[in-house]
Amino acid sequence: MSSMQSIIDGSGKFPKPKDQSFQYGTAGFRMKASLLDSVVYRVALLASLRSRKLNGQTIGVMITASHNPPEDNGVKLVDPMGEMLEASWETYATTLANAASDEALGEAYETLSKDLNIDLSSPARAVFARDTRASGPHLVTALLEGFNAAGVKHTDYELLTTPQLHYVTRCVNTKGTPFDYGEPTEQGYYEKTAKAFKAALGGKKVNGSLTVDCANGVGGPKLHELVKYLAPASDGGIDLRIVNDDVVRPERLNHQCGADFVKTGQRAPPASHAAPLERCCSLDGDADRLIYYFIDKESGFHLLDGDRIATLAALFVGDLARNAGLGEKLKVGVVQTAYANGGSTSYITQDLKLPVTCTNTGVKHLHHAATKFDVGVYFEANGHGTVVFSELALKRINKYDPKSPAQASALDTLKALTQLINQTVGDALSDFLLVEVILAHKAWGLHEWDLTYSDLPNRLVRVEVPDRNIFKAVDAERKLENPPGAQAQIDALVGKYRSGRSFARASGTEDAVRVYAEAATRGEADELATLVGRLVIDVASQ
Ligand code: 16G
Ligand code: MG
Repeated sequence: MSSMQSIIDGSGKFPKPKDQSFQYGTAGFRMKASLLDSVVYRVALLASLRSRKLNGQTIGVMITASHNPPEDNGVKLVDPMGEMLEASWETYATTLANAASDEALGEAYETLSKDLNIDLSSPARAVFARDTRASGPHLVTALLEGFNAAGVKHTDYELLTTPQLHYVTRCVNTKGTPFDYGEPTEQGYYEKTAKAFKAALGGKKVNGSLTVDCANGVGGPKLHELVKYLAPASDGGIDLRIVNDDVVRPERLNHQCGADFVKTGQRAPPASHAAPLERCCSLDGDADRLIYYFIDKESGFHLLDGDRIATLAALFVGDLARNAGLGEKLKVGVVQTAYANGGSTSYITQDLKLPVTCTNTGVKHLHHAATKFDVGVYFEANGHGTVVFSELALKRINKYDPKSPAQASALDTLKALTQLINQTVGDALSDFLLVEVILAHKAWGLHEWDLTYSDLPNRLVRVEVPDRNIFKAVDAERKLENPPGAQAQIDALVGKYRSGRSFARASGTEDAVRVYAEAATRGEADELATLVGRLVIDVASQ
């Protein structure tokens, strides 16, 4: 049992920095770690409310700042089924984080519990973990203080990747139910993943080695663990070359490595020493993003980003469903954002003949849209994504009686994929195993994968304006509703370029407007991006 006084007293140990305002954004709270003590304490209180509101189900708390620099940190909540915190609760998080004093926090906590009809004497539970950042252990002390003050039963999973914490959260809440997701332990995660990988390969051989850049983050030690459960290449497993797995020197985290470095810089991490044609991939700092790439002696660097992973997964799952005899019964669809390359969108709609939904940026939007399909494949171009199978789809897959050996084999692979793929959130470890399974089945290298379609040349620019909030995007962020007239001017520019497409939206994570442009040639894409960028500056200063 907690009392309001204990909430206030606990808060006194982690006072809110004056003049600092906080916002629970698309990725939770994220900033310089030194500013986060009070936020983390208050997130523990939010977890107490969320768990109690959901009848004592277990809430996940992850302390990480993903691909941000080492001195940053962050914290986010995970809902019971392993999804992101329900959007309507983001404002409650923001309210608690911004309460000006310890007493104001006590009042805000009490008011929220009354408004939301929450019985503060009912049980509350949470699980939590952190990435390898140096500030993690200290922030955990603030979290524990909050849990204790609010009477939350908690389990410390210590170091985990973000997707592992999502996995554990779902496992804890489904244990002993018909939707049992697995053992709620780190070991359970490795066992499930490794077993499913073997089954999904179905005797097919992974060709050559894969170099995995772990961004010097938590993915490194966790991948080394996973490897212990995977068979070696000589025994039908996989030959991994793990690089950038230094978590001893925290300043190396995300430095000149990781998925974000590769995607934005369009080059391999120097420390990977990737040889020509070698199969390479990069995780980000908390292992929820994945990017593939290779270097060709003649044509240089080739990036296989989230769009490529989505198309590869959609192609394979679509084929398996058809080959298993379930083509009519499993509606496969793909979810993208406006940043998806137009080349990928035409490939999915025209060649794969699958439907595409476009949503706002941010994992929660894509994930939600993906659950509308029987099998929803979603990836952001930055490499975050997964494949979600609906309950109905799982039932159909698991109950179907195959009519031929060919159907049985496709069905077995499909079943294994439902186990291999992390259903809760994008997971770089299970995503790369998925890619390797598909390449093995198709006997493809990265070159063959790269040839499936051509990307339109594109350019992303960041524009600073006095007030980014005047830019209101609609239609999945593809059009500007405000400032008035801006969209018509963008349309006029786009109309002058072959295969031109461009949009501007206010960033959700930085104080800037992002402009994306693509067109038939590199020169045209660059020119269009520059012109739309200038236009944004013009209309912002009017
Ligand atoms: C956050 C989102 C990511 C999105 C990015 C866009 C999550 C977990 N993360 O990192 O999905 O791509 O924001 O940033 O949702 P932007 O609004 O600055 O362009
Ligand atoms: Mg991440």
